[in-house]
Amino acid sequence: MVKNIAIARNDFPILNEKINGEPLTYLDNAATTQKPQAVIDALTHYYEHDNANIHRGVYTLAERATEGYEGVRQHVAKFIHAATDEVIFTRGTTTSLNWVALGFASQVLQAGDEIIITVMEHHSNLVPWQQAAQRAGVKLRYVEINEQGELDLAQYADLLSAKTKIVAFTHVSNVLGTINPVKQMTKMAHDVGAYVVVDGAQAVGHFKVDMQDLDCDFYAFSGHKVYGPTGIGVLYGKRELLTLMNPVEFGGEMINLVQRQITDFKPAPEKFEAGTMPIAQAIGLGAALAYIEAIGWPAIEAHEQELVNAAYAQLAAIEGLTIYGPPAGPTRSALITFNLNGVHPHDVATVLDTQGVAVRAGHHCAQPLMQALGVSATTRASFGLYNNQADVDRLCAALVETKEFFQV
Ligand code: C6P
Repeated sequence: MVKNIAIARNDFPILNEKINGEPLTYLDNAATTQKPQAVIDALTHYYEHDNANIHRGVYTLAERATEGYEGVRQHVAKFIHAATDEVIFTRGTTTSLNWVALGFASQVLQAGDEIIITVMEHHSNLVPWQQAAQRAGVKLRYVEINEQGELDLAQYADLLSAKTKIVAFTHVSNVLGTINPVKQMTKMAHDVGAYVVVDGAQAVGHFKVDMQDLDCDFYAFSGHKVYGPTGIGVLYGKRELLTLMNPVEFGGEMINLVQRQITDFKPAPEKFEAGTMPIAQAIGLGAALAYIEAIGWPAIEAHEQELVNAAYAQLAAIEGLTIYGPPAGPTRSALITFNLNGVHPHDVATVLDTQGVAVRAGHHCAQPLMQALGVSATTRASFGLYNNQADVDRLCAALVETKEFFQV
């Protein structure tokens, strides 16, 4: 099943919606992506034909559900080039990162250590490290950005030292669109003996990620940002580090033996997956990955690159519009954040909505980055594989109308 990206939008029923009488121009893919019919069908099929709890039952239906769920674990492993037992299912990126900051950091941090994160982190990869640093009484240090919205790698090199125990950073900024050089930054951290945690929330649906190539120690992403359901996410961890890492939640199905005072846990990944997991959501995630594979990374990457380049050029031509982050090119992913000078981003987003254009406005859960940029909020248009040139044109036309409306 090879699918043609040019007609992919026909696979997403919600894109036929009319919003305020206008066709939906959905440009909030960084918040969550829409779901193709194949994912919706997989969820329905699971509930209509296979629904049972997993790992517990010996009856046929339970075995079918277990096979489906574990099959998706294998699929995810192949998708990111990892071993199957290095893939843990979670609720999403936020849960994945919290689990590392709680269950792993607590095992390795000692007095005098330092954690390095970056000023462009989403709160989900910032607050857990603040908390971990406070609990362990260690320093939290920040890599800054340069004028282009890229990480200052010289300053990063200066920050790294024998004290650095953990480095955590995002693969792609959800505000600047910057694609960080994960492989290079990981190597630099490993050279001083630090562990590397990568937030892949804004990367996985847009280009191929390969754990063997990146060599990071942990990598987190969300199903709902890769055309899958909400409520399911992934934490990848190197096998030996997952052995070292403690579970954060305790309960059914993650144990070998429970006695009155002590418990023997199963190995990873089971030891992290306490209680009934989001089984249907995992099945939906599997369908989403299959959908992406049917289109193929070369087509997705080329399409999104072309679209973001066009959008960048058209937006840059609108007078009074400030764009944040790197120029269009290989270090920018499929999103563009901007401000229309003199108009609050919430007002921009509200007027765009009257034209059916859905964008996000606000601080994007990245307040330290907003402070570094010297703004309190921005507007963001973020693209997915089903967006096309007509969406870009509608966004730009709606922005011009917004300017006229506010007379700026
Ligand atoms: N960013 C956005 O509109 P969850 O909510 O756990 O699926 O993902 C959290 C998260 C972590 N890291 C990055 C880089 C992210 O962009 C996000 C989610 C959304 O930008 C919602 S705030």
